[in-house]
Amino acid sequence: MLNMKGHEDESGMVLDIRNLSSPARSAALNRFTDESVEVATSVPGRKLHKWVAGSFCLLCILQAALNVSLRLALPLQQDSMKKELEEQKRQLDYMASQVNVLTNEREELKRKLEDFAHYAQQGWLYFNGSFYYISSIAKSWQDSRDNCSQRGAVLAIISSREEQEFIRQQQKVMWIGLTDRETEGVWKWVDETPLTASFWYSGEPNNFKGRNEDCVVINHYYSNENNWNDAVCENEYSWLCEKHM
Ligand code: 2F8
Ligand code: CA
Repeated sequence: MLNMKGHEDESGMVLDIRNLSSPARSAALNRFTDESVEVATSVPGRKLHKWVAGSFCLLCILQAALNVSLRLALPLQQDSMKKELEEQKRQLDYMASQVNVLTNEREELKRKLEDFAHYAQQGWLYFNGSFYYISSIAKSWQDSRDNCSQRGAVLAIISSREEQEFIRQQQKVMWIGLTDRETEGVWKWVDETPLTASFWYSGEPNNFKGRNEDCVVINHYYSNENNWNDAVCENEYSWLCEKHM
């Protein structure tokens, strides 16, 4: 411990400079000043150096710890992000396909709506998924068939009792799309499907009086639930077109 009153010599004893002679006091003071400067400059410098070194070590340790944790944590985080990304991509693909399906459905519905508006405006009758056109003029069976074709339809194909009832209620003699022109006695619809449910009037088909009656017409016996008749294809009647929606 140093102070202005004294000076610590090599033996550790404190000298009182007031008791010294003038030259000895000067020498002691000079020595005190040199050592004080040395002490004043060197002690805080060493502390700072130690502090900086310690902080640097701490930083190095922290950096190393951070590196290790990042190395351990990053692959795990990358894995989970990759999985999440794949899941989101899968969901995105699914949604894109759904958008596609819905877009097609919307287009289909739009087309149907336009068709409905078109056929309804043209005076066609709607029943159970089909529009029906009843001609006001008469033609042969083949010309009637062609006419339906030009209208984007076919001569009516009757496939149920309900449909037969609907057609019978129109109370008109009309060609329908049934014929045995290809093979006598083998009745086929114009869409090539064979006859399953039939509604022949009693005694029909009969090739009346030995005539070749190969085409089918709705007979005028409207009161009877079964009113089909085979008639000569060249006869001229009204006709019934059907457009299945
Ligand atoms: O014109 C031919 C047609 O004539 C009659 O119906 C009006 C016959 N019906 C009966 O004899 C009951 C049909 O078979 C014949 O096709
Ligand atoms: Ca007949």
